[in-house]
Amino acid sequence: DANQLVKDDSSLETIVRKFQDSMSIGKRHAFWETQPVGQFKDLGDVSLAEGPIEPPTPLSEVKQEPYNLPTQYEWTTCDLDSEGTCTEVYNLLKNNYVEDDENMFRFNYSKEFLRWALHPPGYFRSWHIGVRAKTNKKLVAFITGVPARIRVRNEIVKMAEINFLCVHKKLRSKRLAPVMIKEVTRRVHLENIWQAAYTAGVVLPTPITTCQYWHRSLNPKKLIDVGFSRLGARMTMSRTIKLYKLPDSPATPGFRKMELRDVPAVTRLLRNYLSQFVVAPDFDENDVEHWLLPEENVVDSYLVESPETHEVTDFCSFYTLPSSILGNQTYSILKAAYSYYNVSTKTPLLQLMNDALIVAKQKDFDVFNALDVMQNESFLKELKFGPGDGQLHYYLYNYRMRNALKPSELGLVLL
Ligand code: MYA
Repeated sequence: DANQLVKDDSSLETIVRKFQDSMSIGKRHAFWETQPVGQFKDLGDVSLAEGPIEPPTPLSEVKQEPYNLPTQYEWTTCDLDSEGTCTEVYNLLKNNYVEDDENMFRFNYSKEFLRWALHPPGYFRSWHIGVRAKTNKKLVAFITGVPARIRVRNEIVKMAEINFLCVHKKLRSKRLAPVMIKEVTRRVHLENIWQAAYTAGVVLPTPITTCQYWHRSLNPKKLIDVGFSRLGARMTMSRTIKLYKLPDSPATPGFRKMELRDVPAVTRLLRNYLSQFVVAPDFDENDVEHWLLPEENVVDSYLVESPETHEVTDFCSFYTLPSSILGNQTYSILKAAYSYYNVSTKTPLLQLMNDALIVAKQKDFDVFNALDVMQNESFLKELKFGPGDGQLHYYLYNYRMRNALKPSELGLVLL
């Protein structure tokens, strides 16, 4: 049918990758086997308790000096408030960060987005770590952490969320990544934090869950032209455009943009909603103000305020993460919205998310992406999302889960 994207989970590449992933639990991981993470050999061992794998050590026992890099390189702490440094990080990621399996698209996080992602309440500048070439001071690698409180079942655990691990294309496969991971771990330990959460497209020991991306075409012609999707069998371009057409404006009475005055109500709504998931962030009002108050070209949040009672009953949000289109004559940027946190108590989730699609279309996004986390499965098919080929594995560092979760048991979205 027309709702099939090239990033489609029945393509031969995807079948091959799924097979490889299914084999990958037998692979050796010289680095990861030395780390306090769930090991593949322990899968199914019911004698192992859930929780921290290693106890914290006294801070005086944490290594005080940075790990050694190969002699040509040096550590740098990146100040994203500095326009020059932010541009260097932006360019490193723009040219070297995550691509899809067929190398057609590469994430293009904006500078405003990077500042937002890396400056939440209580952030540590020392966790924004770069590597420079000593000779010309060029930034060649990057890794970051930000602090977060994550609830795992009934425990609230202080963690680092690790993101933006990137090694310049010319320096790959030289075992730089393990040194960077050890260095960020050391700097997190120095703040007396002993756990972390992260996601990756690759299989490592051991995912707490594996999620799938779904894509909802907003601008099907462009998506087809750039090879993101293809025309379905027995479909024409005009039928496809009609299929994905959306109303000009949201349908729900009282649907409006979130404002600063809504922070307390949104926090209550979100905390109550997230309490049902096994792993979810423990957001307070400061976190909600940072992560969910709308910021142009970074994060969009809408809510439903009851026209009668003025109560805030529903909430939806998405973040802006464009991708560079590699080697297309006509288009260079794919404008993508990513579903973030959504809460429905009165408006059906399906209707709420349809309104989110409508405002995303108004804002000229080409595609709306969502993971199959939380209750997202309940609207994906009906709102004409198609399954992507992108798998996203979620991990915890130094925290063992007895069993993998279902994506619907996960209440955490990392950027
Ligand atoms: S996920 C996004 C990762 N970035 C990209 O995919 C961008 C494009 N790729 C690259 O820049 C490089 O390929 C990277 C690897 C830098 C990814 N997560 O240096 P190497 C292991 C964890 O020779 P390179 C994100 O940002 C690999 O299995 N480990 O390889 C979250 C092998 O170990 P082992 C990874 O290709 C990051 C070793 O590295 C990943 O030149 C969370 C090879 O090193 C990966 N995505 O560089 C990091 N990819 O032999 C963990 C490869 O054992 C945080 N590897 O298999 C842990 C928590 C830390 C804090 C703890 C606090 C308490």
